[in-house]
Formats: sequence, structure tokens, C-alpha cells
Amino acid sequence: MKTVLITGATGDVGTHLARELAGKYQLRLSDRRPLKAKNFVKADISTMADALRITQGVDAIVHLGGYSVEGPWEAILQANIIGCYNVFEAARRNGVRRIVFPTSNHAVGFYRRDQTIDHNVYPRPDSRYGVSKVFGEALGRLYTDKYGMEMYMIRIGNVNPRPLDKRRLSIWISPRDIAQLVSIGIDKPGIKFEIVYGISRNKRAWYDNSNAYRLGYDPQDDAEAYAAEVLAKEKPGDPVAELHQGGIFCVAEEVPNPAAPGKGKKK
Ligand code: 15L
Repeated sequence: MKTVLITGATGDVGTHLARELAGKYQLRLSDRRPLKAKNFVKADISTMADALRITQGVDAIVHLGGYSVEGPWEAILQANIIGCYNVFEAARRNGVRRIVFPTSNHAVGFYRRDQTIDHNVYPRPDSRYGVSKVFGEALGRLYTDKYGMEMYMIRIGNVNPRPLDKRRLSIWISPRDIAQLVSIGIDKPGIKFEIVYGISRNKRAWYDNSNAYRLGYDPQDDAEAYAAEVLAKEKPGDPVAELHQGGIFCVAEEVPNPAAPGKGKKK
């Protein structure tokens, strides 16, 4: 059984993955926030010493840790730029070849909703957060080309048991579909550098996800099953947000951070 490190394990996506992947891999869960679990290691990836400690002896890393929405530059710099560098570099030094990096739809959020984009488009980040995800994609490319590491980038839409609104009908991914997509990233032999979109088989998708299908992804869910219910509750929003795939991230300087004190759990 492979040993897999999940950083950012206390967040929403981390919680779904820890549950869905338990039993399939020997999981090492990590976060700077505490978690009551036997296989949990507390660490702050903005320090290299912690990154080196948690990446030792694993077969693959699912690097979820970071600031998960648009927010203050200093927070994004520490968590997503320095933190990402530390994890990739620590992996290299510890001889870990395979990294699954959940990037985001916000790396390409300034594409319009009337466009279908694939994994080859030039990034159009919609936020400082989106830029930090493009940084992770570029760093991954460097570590493949320069050091032969194996990088699997998932531009995640929104992981949730159900799609939350009209925008998410296009970018939603169910917990079991993200687990399948991540498993491909951990197990598929021969991956050098791949970008796939983290969405279910949504009828309203804005992404041509043929690269994920080529690698064997067979999503089980479609947000359309919830469309009537979601659309009945939808209220008109900001026109720029409505025009672009990234939605509110295209106009807001800060998006409510689920990790902020008193705001519930980090994503
Ligand atoms: C993301 O990248 C965020 O991490 C998540 O919290 C959601 O905001 C998601 O995008 C989204 O676009 O719905």
C-alpha cells in the first residue's frame, strides 16, 4: 500500500479526501491546525524544516495546504507561494517523485462563460489567489523539466456534496469524483506533467476535460441533477462576475475565508 501525504488535511477538500481514500492508501494527514487522528502530523509548511519533516518517506503528496480564497497578499504569499515552494522542494530533497497539486478554476477564472477551455489555455487568473495557483502550476512544470518529478495538476472547480449555485453547476465536483481523480494522479504510471480539470461530468461544464478522460477519469456525477433546485434559488449578481468563469473572484478584493477564526473550517 502506498504512503500518501495530504497537506491541508483539516480543510473541506482534505476532509473529503481523507474519508474517501482511507483504506486505499496509508495516509499521513498534515495541517497547521490540529486534528484528532492517529495518522496526523502538525506542521506549518511556510517553514522548510516542517515541509522536510512531513514529506519524508512518502510515495506521493497531495498538496492541498494553503489559503483557499482571494485575500490579503501577505497570507497568500506565506501559504501559497512560500508554502508551495517548500513542499515541492522538500519533496525533491526527500526523493518523493509524485505530487498531486490541486490548483483551481481561479487560475483561469477570467475566461468568459461562453468559452470552452481545455488544459492547454494560457492562464487567466482572476485574483491574487488565482495567481498563486498559476505559480504552483509553473513550479510543477519546472520540477518536471529540471528534476524529472511527476506532477499532476487538478484545476478544481468546487468540491461539495451538492452544487451551491448556478456557477457551481458548471464547475462542481462530487467527493467521490474528486477522490477518483486524485487516485489517478497518485497511481497512474508514466505521468510527467499533466493538467486536468476537477469537475464531475457536468452538462454545463465550461471545460473540455478530455485530458482527464484520456488518463482514465470516468466521473460518476453530473451537477444537472440539482439544476432545477439550484436555479430556483439563484439571485442576479455582479455583471462582471456573471460574465466570467471565476465569478465573484473577478471583482472582489476579498472573498469570505472559511479558515478565518469563527468562520468554520478551512477549505
Ligand atoms: C476555490 O478555489 C476555493 O478553494 C473554494 O473555496 C471555492 O471558492 C472554489 O474555488 C469555487 O470557485 O467555488
